[in-house]
Amino acid sequence: MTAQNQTPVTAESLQSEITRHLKLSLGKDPKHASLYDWRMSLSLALRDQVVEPWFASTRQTYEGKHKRVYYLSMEFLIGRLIEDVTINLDVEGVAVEAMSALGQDYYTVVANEPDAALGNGGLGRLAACFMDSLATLAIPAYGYGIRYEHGLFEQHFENGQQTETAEGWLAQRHVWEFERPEVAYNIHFGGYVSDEGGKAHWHPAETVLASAYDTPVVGWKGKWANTLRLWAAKPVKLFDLDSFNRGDYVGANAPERLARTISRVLYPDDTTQDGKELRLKQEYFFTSASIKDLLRRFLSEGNKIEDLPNHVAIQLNDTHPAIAGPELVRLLIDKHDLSEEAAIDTARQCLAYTNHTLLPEALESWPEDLFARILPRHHRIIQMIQERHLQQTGSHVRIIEHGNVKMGELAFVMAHHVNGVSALHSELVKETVFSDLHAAYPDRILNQTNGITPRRWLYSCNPALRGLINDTIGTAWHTDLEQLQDLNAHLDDASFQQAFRAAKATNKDRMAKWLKDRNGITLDTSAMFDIQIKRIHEYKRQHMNILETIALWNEIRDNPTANWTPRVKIFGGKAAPGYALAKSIIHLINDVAATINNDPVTKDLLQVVYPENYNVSMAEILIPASDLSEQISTAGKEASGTGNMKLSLNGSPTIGTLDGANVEIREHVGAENFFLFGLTAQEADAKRGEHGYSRRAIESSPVLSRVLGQIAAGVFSAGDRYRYSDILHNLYEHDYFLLSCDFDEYFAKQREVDAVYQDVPRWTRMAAANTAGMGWFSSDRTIRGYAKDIWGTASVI
Ligand code: GL2
Repeated sequence: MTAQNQTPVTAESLQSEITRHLKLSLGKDPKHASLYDWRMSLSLALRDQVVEPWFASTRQTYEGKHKRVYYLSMEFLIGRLIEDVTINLDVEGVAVEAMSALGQDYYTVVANEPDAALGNGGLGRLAACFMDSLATLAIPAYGYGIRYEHGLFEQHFENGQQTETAEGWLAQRHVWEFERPEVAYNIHFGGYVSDEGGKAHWHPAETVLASAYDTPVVGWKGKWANTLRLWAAKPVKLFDLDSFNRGDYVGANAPERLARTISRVLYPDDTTQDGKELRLKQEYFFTSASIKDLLRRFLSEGNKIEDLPNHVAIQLNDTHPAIAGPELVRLLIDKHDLSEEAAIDTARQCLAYTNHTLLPEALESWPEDLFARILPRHHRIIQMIQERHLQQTGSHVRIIEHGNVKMGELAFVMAHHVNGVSALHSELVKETVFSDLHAAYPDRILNQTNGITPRRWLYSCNPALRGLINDTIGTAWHTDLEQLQDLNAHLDDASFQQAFRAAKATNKDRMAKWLKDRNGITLDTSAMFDIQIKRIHEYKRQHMNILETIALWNEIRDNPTANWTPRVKIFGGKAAPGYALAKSIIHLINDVAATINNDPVTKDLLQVVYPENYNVSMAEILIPASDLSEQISTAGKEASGTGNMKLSLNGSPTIGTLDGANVEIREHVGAENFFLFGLTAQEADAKRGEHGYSRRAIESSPVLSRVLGQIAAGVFSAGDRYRYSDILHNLYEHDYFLLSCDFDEYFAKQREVDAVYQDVPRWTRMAAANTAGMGWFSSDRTIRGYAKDIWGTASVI
């Protein structure tokens, strides 16, 4: 059987498979089955449907000797999978019917699935969208990452402050994966290197086992399926019996402890030095296992090692897997006897690197002594790579400098292409962090603007809008999102406009119900839903949003009977646990919410909500319900953004700066459908050169001065004048992210938003024009770009 001609699933066949799994896999009588049991049985029945296409795709790749893409990423933020599979297999209706015949509500069952939260934010979600597009486009590919026992932490608010608890997605059985005990590699750390007979020998001190777990990733209509292979760390020997017999019961468990620690937690990014050593071990652990695995597959097909670049394209998702370069070189020299030059050359032809940030704290570097201690052989190899790079290019850029091993430089030197993630970002990569390397390798940097999978971020999460689009322009957009531009012909049509508003109203009602059930909060669905959802970070400027909220509150209180546009300000996002200022921002938002939401004067006009523990499945509810998308980062700091794309695609115009992919979104949806404000990246840089710019900007803004004065007076902190002195000090003294300079323009632009929102046909037109204009931002387009410009691969069916 091939993937393309599988027997269609019917409600009856699915129902009987669910019942069979309930009895035989779960051991439950339907009479006593819990929600969990139903979810497991449904998942298993659906998983069965994926297996054939998966086998067929794998067979086809082997038989056709097709080049494979290997996407190496520390994060895969895949979220829930039931809905993903039913949508891609086109069996959602069938699943709803089958569950209903069994007396179960399909959507309740779906909502019972925990999110696989194996990522922090955009970078991890991008990897998940890319896996979806690779499968849809039938490009043979493997995603390689870590099977973290605990994904990103669970966020709670206690008295308005973020607290964190361990996340337990694996506490219940994870039925989507297949354990592969036979696919395991020894991964070594530490020790020393000796030279014997002209060859280097690494004598490691520690070894753990990387053991594979495979999840099939099925594409649209089940025509193709790829593999997400996640590595779990296990001890090489289960138990140290010698230690136990000596009475050292704790020491006896040491091998298990080291191993489990490696794949235990996902590190929140943007953090401090904590756990540096462990993080380096995690990176090497999954990268080494992946490289060994792809080499084994390549050699098992009877290929010659020199042919590697014709069969293998390795994409490094940020610098986290940058050790792939030296690891591949090491294996080619030490195990396959290639010369140094041939090894570097071969490795480089396989490797490409995506840069996702210009923020200095996110560009990884390791203290050289730590690095040399954990990976002594790689340390030498990097020195060798550096020497050749310096000699060949005459460049002065070193990979190891001032006692640090710089992973961005390493990834750059070892990659045949380096890409940024939006047009602006790729230019800034050339002009700033990698300007010298760009001069040495002028053809290396290119751009691939990010994208999002329309299957999850429109088709699945927004059935109301999906239905309207199908009725209006047909269904060709399901595989070719740019067809959405056909909606442009209907933008001024009154009945289309009314239906568009009805779809938005449905989504707002759905979100309001969700929030009521979850937190007991009542939302005014006739108010504008103004949404900012993303990690909490100074550069993203959630604090500018909450200061603007206070300013609006002041204005309403000054003049309560004016013609105000009611708004609900909605925030969602986590702060890295070690990032104190981001945590203060969360506290401030919650404090302001407590004050404003209890003000009888403004309560029908302004509300602030911040549901805790933002994740992918929350985004799937919030995004379709949004009226206004906040993309207000300091220009030059958001590499791309992908939430901006999801919101705009779902008919939510942006208020934003010329940053990251906002620039291209504005071009595609039309400047008249985008609320632009703020300094450009160049102006922002120039501004930072002006002495005392922030204090001057604050003093010349009566609106902002008043807000900051209220915070300083303890208006939102029960009289506590010092609760927010960190934020205030930061803004007055070194407002690097230029909140003070952009604030007035932002506030004025928000009042323009208020006015346009009251002009219902105009607003509807803008919102629908956003949907119509966003087709280019499908991750299918992005993946085609990578395939053509970087990997040299294509669809194989
Ligand atoms: C990020 C960037 O901050 C974000 O702008 C970009 O959209 C994504 C995906 O390219 O990558 N970099 C990063 O480290 N995280 C991101 O979200 N976590």
